[in-house]
Amino acid sequence: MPEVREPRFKLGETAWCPGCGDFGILESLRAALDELELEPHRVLVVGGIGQAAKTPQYINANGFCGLHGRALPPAVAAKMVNPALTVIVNTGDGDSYGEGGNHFLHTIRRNVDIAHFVHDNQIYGLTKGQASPTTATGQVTHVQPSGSPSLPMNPLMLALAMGAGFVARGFSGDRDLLTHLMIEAIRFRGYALVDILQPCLSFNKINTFAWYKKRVYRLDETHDPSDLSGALSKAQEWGERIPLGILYRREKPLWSDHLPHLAGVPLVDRQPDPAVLQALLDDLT
Ligand SMILES: Cc1ncc(C[n+]2csc(CCOP(=O)(O)OP(=O)(O)O)c2C)c(N)n1
Ligand code: SF4
Ligand SMILES: [Mg+2]
Repeated sequence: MPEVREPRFKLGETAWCPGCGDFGILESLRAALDELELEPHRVLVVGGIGQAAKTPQYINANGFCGLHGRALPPAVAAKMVNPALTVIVNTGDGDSYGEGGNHFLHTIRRNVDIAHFVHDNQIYGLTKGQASPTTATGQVTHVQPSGSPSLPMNPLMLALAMGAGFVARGFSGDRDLLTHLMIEAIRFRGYALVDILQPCLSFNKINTFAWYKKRVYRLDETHDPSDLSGALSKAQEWGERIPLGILYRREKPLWSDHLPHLAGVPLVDRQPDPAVLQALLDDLT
């Protein structure tokens, strides 16, 4: 009989609404971490502020919740200081693409080895339903009674245009695929984005589970993830058909590859030399 292994990662009680798509994402995260046979003390899950960003509080890894829009900088810092740590960011579409949009762009440019899982419910969930950067133009919300006046951004196109090496889309209702995408994103050496379609039952009455279910389809072997123009073309598919899977994958040098002083003993294991620090301070005076 095959050995049945106790899962290492355990989930806590959540404050999410019953039926929220965030549950499927959390379950896939746990399954991915277990399948990779990682140890909880060697994993860091980072969030900002929002429903999605509460994820670090619900899984028994190391966790950090930053400010709204500011999940990526502490994640980058943690990875630079302690490269042996598996660093994962779980944040919402507002957190990642709105308030955190600037960090999103520049984290891609730096290509730090972290996995970024965006719970994209196309709404600001925690603050009760304002339009987010991915809300459709014209979609009526509590504070946009005449409909959102802005164009929605396309995070996959943006990530590809910025040079991201791993760009994927998942759906909280397709857990097997989502787990696979998370595993591949964590294994990828470099910044990896998985934009995850996630129904918000309470505040987005348009992009429901049924809305997504009717439209999503899995990319098959005819899609070549090493082909950037094919990926850009798939990233533009939205509406009646929405592709799920790895749109693009190509490894490139990491930020740390260009920073020779980070080679060797990781910063976390180095002892600061007070004489060197003092010399630096003296130099400033
Ligand atoms: C700088 C800043 N702006 C705004 C807020 C208020 N705020 C907290 S969470 C949130 C929206 C969260 O939406 P999203 O990131 O999409 O996550 P969700 O709750 O939908 O999972 C906002 C606007 C804040 N805390 N800090
Ligand atoms: S408000 Fe929306 S995103 Fe937040 S827990 Fe409820 S269903 Fe989920
Ligand atoms: Mg949201």
